[in-house]
Amino acid sequence: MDDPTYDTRLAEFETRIARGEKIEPGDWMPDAYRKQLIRMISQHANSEVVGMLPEGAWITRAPNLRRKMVLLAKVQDEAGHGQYLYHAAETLGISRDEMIDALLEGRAKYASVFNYPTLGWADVAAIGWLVDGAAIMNQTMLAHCSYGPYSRAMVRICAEEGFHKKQGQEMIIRYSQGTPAQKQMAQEAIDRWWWPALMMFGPHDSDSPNTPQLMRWGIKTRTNDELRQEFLDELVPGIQALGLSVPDPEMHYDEATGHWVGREIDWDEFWRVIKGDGPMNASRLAARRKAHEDGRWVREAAAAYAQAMG
Ligand code: FAQ
Repeated sequence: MDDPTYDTRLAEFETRIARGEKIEPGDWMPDAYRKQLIRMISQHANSEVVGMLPEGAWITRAPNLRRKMVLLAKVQDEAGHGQYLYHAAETLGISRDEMIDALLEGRAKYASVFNYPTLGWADVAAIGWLVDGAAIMNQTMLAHCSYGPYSRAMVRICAEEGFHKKQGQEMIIRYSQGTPAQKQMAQEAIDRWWWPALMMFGPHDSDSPNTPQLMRWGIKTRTNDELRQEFLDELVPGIQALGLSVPDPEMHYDEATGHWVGREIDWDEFWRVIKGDGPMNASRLAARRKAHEDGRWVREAAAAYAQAMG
């Protein structure tokens, strides 16, 4: 830290960020900036790839051709998002193999929300509206982040997530106006995904060790709690307008602050799921490991072809 060159470079780096310039792969950056980005982008990529599993389970059971085509397209989009993000992380000096190995060996994180089961068809709708909805709020912020490759990947991803959110919302709207059984199916799906969606924004700001450094370097520009509040303020009235409810008897509009406020998240559950003890953690990792093994021959064939072509 007493290296004057380091201090000068750090000051220049932070001035660039303050001016709103993007940091690009070959540019000087502090080690901690690089490490934070590798951590976040690789977790994000893993989330997209593991996130294909809960909805993918319903492709064969979609109720009609149109719904099946939409779901297929959505799940394929998530695979594409994983690709962009692994590429973005590779620009920071980590290889895709290292990131995938860390995921498959259970050393890497991915979003806690994907460790819950999809028990009914309307769960696909609730994931679209709530989970993609939460993801977009976070990713719209990240589209303005200071690291060029990550921010550019986010622009494209947000456009696609916008479609994902709308198709989920459209389904919930239709089911809420359908038969009593359809309305109940939509309500039960919202009840299942409400709390996991709120947990996606991460711990409270006071318990978020990474936020100060991420904010200092323009990786995050809004905190976990700020984004979660924005989500609540948009979603609660949206759900209630359909004659549905959120599974929180304490949820109310606070006139003084102009925000929707409910009860506390079960943080013990949140940390348990992150540490690997959620309802579907083992099953999700087993599915990813199997997919990786099943694809081994493709990777080997592609590598052999590339070698043969010189
Ligand atoms: N799940 O200090 P903080 C999607 C960890 S994409 C698991 O607050 P930070 C698309 C955190 O990593 C969804 N772990 O951390 C889709 C840290 O652990 P570490 C994914 C979590 O980074 C939709 C520790 O707790 N999006 O859904 C979670 O400042 C539908 C302390 O936390 C992204 O990854 C969690 N929910 O803030 C696909 C966006 N929350 O690493 C299919 C990029 C926290 O120090 C279907 N990431 N942790 O060991 C971010 O914006 C941030 O990393 C946060 C966490 C906001 C997730």
